[in-house]
Amino acid sequence: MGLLGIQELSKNFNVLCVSGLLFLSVGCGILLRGGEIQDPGHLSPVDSSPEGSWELYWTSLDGSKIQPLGRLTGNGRSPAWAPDGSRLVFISESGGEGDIFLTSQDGSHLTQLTRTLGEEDDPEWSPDGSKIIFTSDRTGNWEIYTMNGNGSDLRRMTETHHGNSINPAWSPDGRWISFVSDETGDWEIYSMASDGTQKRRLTFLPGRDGYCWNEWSPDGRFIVFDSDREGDSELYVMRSDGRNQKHLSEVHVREEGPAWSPDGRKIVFTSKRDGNWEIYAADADGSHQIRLTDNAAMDYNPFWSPDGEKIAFISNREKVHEIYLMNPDGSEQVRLTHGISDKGRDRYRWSPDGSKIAYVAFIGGPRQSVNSPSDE
Ligand SMILES: [Ca+2]
Ligand SMILES: [Ca+2]
Ligand SMILES: [Ca+2]
Repeated sequence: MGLLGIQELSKNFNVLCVSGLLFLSVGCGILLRGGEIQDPGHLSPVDSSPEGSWELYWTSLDGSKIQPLGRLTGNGRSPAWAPDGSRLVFISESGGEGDIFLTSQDGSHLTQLTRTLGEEDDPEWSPDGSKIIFTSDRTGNWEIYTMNGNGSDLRRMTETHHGNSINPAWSPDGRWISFVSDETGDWEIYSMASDGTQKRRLTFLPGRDGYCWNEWSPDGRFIVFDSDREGDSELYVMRSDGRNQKHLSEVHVREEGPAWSPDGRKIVFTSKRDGNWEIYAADADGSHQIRLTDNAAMDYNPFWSPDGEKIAFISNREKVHEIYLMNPDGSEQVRLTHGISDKGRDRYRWSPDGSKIAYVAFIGGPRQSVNSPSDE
């Protein structure tokens, strides 16, 4: 899972200005255009406003404890828990361009792991907790790198001669890394061994494949990804070696944000098939599709809890974009965060033990006003 960095985006995509805050459309769903909400997806704040900044927190599932993380850094985003839950890495733009920071889960021991003029983005821990994979444009184009959890042993994993390589994702056993590159002139999904060898192309059809999502199933056998090979950006599932690429549903409408259930049997995702963004679940083969939300507001970015008991998602049903929890059958939809942000759209993450959710909130200064999604 990942998103392009801000610098690259500003070259390639529209920069949007809404209510005094700049936003970028990433092509993975455009949230705001001309002040109106368009689609869920990834957004990143561009403007490090003196009136406020983006800060990281985690909350307990009942909302009773909220822990600030990395408060000194400013404009944080993209939190990623270490597999043992003791630490997180995240991106901060305190130095101008994004760098990777490490913090203990209690907010102590804040450490800056990268210090480059380029942008770093999309950090993810290896399943054994020994490595961090990330993207950086420090060489002028986006490439994939790994380093140890303390920032040592930096290794460049891709050599993209034309274009960029982004969206790295570990296989659950840590032996493989999938990523996305436009080296051929079209966005395709690739895999490589965790040491960077054995690179292999997995998709071949015209259209952007995996540009927003390439998510390994918990058993490592499948990857769910987005593609606009049939027009709209929709979701597909393939074997992790690229075989058996299959459209997740028969419905040809925009679909986004896939996430696996921890047992690997189901995929939860966002679709506009019923007229507005709702959350659906399906078996991994696309069967038994059910709608989990039914609300005129935007409901999107679902993530299953590690124990399978809850699904978190974002909704602006109470005007602001906040994190909600529901049961896997859609019952008991309860708001978790309150006033964290009018755009809780940046990545949020379950802690590995499922007891916390790390998220990004805009603190201080005037908040972005968000229009009603009713005309969305
Ligand atoms: Ca940097
Ligand atoms: Ca393609
Ligand atoms: Ca909805």
